Amino acid sequence: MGVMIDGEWQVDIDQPTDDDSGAFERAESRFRDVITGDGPFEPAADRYHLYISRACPWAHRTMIVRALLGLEDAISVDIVDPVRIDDGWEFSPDEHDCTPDTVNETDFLREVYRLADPAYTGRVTVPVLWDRERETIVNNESSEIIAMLDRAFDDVATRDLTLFPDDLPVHETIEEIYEPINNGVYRAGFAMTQEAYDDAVTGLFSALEEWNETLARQRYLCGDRLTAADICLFTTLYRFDEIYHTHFKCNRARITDYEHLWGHTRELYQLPGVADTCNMDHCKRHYYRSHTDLNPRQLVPIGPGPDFQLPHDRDRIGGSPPAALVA
Ligand SMILES: N[C@@H](CCC(=O)N[C@@H](CS)C(=O)NCC(=O)O)C(=O)O
Repeated sequence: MGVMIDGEWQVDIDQPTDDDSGAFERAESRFRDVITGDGPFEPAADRYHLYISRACPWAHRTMIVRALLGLEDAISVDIVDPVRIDDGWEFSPDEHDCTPDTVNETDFLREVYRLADPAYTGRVTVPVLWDRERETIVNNESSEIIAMLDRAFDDVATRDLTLFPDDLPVHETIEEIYEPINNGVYRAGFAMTQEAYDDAVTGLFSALEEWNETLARQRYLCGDRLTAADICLFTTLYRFDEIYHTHFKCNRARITDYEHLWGHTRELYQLPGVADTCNMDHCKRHYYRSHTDLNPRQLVPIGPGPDFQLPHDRDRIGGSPPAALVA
């Protein structure tokens, strides 16, 4: 694993863990500015750019929100190589569904971080929201980027849709699923002790069981309306059976075993534009080939994967997708 220290790239730094318990600890994102009409980062078309990996569940959130709101023409995107080894995220334009760095013409994402802060210390992560005008990183925290895309770009979005309605507890729900589920799979996979693994996996499956029951009664996480919380759950559940179940040893059950979680995942996948944001080949190659400590021979399992195109049958629960998303 590589990390940047005072603007210098260093490899062979261990995963962050809490030394006593062997539990994985995710580092805080460093760039936390906000796009707002008050500036200095004002909303505008053709000004902002996303750097993402198709493999990364956090980056995937930003791509789904961009697609659902109809921001594809307003916010450009570059896609890194899914395999991340000693050099960190890299641009490999010849690989399928990858791009060059079309904005800063770098070869490695770490150079983009260095442009934003020549003395940057921290992890070089995706997603990154870049500002062409001020030539810096606005924000590299997915939960904040998706809220900004939803709030600040009404004038340029082509769909009339809000994924953070004020009268629903969207932020709280995103927070509630983060530790047991979104980060829980990583805490299971990167645990350094049996206790840390047991703890992560127990919390993960009890949260999945609870949400499965909730989704038996209501169509979406916050009630009868689709919100950003559903997207945050989806990007983890989409990867679950093919990756987390095997690679991260989250194998008490598959998502396809949970009737309502599985129906919810299929419904999200089938919303307009979402399937185009998904690339299971990138996901599998990323996890199985990048984490050489967990999978030293880098073999990618064959599958089979779930069929996300099967009818989802969520209409029988009531509620409906936002009118702007119904063809
Ligand atoms: N809290 C961040 C997490 C982003 C993150 O950890 N991304 C991973 C990819 S899934 C990454 O780029 N990791 C590289 C590293 O840690 O060196 C967010 O939600 O945006």
